[in-house]
Amino acid sequence: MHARILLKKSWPTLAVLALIPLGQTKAQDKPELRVAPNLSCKVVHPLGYGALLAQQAPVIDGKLDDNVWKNAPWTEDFVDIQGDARPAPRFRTRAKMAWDQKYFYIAARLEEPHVWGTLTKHDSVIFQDNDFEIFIDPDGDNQQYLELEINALNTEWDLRLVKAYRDGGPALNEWEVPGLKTAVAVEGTLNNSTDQDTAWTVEWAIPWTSLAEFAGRQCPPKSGETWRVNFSRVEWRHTVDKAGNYKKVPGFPEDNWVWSPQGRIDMHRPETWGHVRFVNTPEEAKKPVIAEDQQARWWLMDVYEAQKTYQGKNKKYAATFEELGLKTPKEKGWKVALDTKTDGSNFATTVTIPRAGKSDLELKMDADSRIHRNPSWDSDSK
Ligand SMILES: [Ca+2]
Ligand SMILES: [Ca+2]
Ligand SMILES: [Ca+2]
Repeated sequence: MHARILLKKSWPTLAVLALIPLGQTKAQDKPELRVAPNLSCKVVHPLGYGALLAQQAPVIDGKLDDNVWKNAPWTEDFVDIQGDARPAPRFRTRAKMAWDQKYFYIAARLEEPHVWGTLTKHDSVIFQDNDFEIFIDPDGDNQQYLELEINALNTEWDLRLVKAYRDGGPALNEWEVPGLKTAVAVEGTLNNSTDQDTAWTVEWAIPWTSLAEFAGRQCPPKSGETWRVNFSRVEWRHTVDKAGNYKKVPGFPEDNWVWSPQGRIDMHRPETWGHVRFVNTPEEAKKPVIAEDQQARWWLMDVYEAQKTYQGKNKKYAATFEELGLKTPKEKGWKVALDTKTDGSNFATTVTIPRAGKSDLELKMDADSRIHRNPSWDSDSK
């Protein structure tokens, strides 16, 4: 999904402490929910997934019959991009992830009674067809992330975002992933409107060499490290013309179905993407994915949203949390600070979190929603 369909609607945010992988969302261990300080009502929280080290590389042919995929759990079923306040998707979508020393592997299955596509040129605006999309922000700083889209014809669009569109972008279409391998398999027939299909499946091998520049830390990641990842499926309502060709129904907006709900019709909010932890063993893959800094990140984004609203009204950023109507967060031991330029042209806000047996963790965010982490990932994981 691109800037065209951004920010149609604004939803409040709700955060959670623990991020629960597939198979662990039983009623008794539901994550504790925390309403972000200035918001209420709408549940949006990043999901978690443990990506297992592949013992044998999958054959990238679009078929998900490889051993690695037999061993990898499905993600949760995709939901509407705005979350559970919206109707469930019409067709089921799920994904799987794995990795080895060369590649980050992603697989997806998109149930679909009519598999069709039109775009055949690389770097086309693929979401004009039904598609599957991948978003990865390895270092979780809300900037310098990548987007990969594919349609049922295995036409692929790779681009990099310098900043999110809300912070001015730009999107770099000319950016490429050397050595990227993708394949699509169709359970049914492609572009044949006379019958009914079952699904299409997609397989990706994304070389770590192309991800390294985004990671800011060891790549491939060390076992136990988490990256921010999300998936989206764009689905258009279709009709069939007299010649039997599939066409989009004019005037109907697309559906956007995603793994980790975004709360708004906007994929370009990396703070709401899922947490994917890379692990070596099936036991590790089953553990809940805990992000120790998620609550602090919600706080920073609350400040960001409040500052943007304030700036829209006052043409400058606020100098105090009081002016923003934000109460100091109640979390024990947190220290928060707001540093705004005297002329109100820029600001930075900081949360410092005490950690048992470790140095304090400081997260600092600037007016472009970039989150700087101190200590850095690499020094923290030693
Ligand atoms: Ca395969
Ligand atoms: Ca980044
Ligand atoms: Ca490209």
